[in-house]
Amino acid sequence: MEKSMYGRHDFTETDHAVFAEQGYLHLGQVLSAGALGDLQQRIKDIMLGCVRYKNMRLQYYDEESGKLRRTMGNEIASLSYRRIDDLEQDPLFLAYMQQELYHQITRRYIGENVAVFRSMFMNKPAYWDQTLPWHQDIGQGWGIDDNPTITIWLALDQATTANGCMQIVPGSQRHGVINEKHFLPPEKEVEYAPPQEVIDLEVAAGEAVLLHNFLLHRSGENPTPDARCAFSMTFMDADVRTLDTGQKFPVIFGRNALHPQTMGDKAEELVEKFYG
Ligand SMILES: O=C(O)CCC(=O)C(=O)O
Repeated sequence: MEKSMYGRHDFTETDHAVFAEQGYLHLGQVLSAGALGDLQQRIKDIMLGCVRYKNMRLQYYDEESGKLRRTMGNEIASLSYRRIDDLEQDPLFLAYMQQELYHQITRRYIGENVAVFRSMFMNKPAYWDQTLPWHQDIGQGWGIDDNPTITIWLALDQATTANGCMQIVPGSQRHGVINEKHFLPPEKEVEYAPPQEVIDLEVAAGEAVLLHNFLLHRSGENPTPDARCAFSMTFMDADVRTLDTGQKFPVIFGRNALHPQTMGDKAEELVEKFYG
């Protein structure tokens, strides 16, 4: 993708001040209509197996059993995938991830050498009746030796109150890590996410939001007839390692950064299990 396919390039001091205070920041449109259409089409091609990656983890929603099932590579041609990881292997997604605005954001908050912990498509299917409880995007379960702090969440479809957009508690990142176990227990929800402090994060398709990983968030059901899809990536220092195998993660900016034309399959060790 060329530069003109993206939105603004600069991350300003005002942006920083708002993000530091609130723990989130609307970045506005980060893709032209054409570039958004290309990503929407690419994710469909991956779901249908027209574009394949050997070491790509997918989570399939089996409508008959109502259960989620993990698959490696594309085992089933279907638009019912709930989640797809490892999308930095795809040149189109990688080019989106490496755009100038994100380079500036990661340089400001992380440094020169930046890896991606997860680059993930999430689908909230039509008539989806499950909710995602309050949580921070950190925790022991992630199995890495430092907590990432920067996530950029892109709406591939509009996210609204009606279709179960994310809800957040602005400023809650300032509590630090509330619970190492990811989801908040009910008594902590009452304390840290009182209803009067919760806002709906409505976002138009093609818009992105910068989120602090300590920011409390949840999302609701999608009772509408249309799926609600998003692409989210969590950045961190390229020296962060997995606690079990000591692996580092794919580099997006800086030394040994992935290049759309030259990269190969993702390392086997990083797809053997889910870190996050
Ligand atoms: O997209 C959503 O509905 C929520 C995403 C989320 O909670 C997460 O990525 O941690």
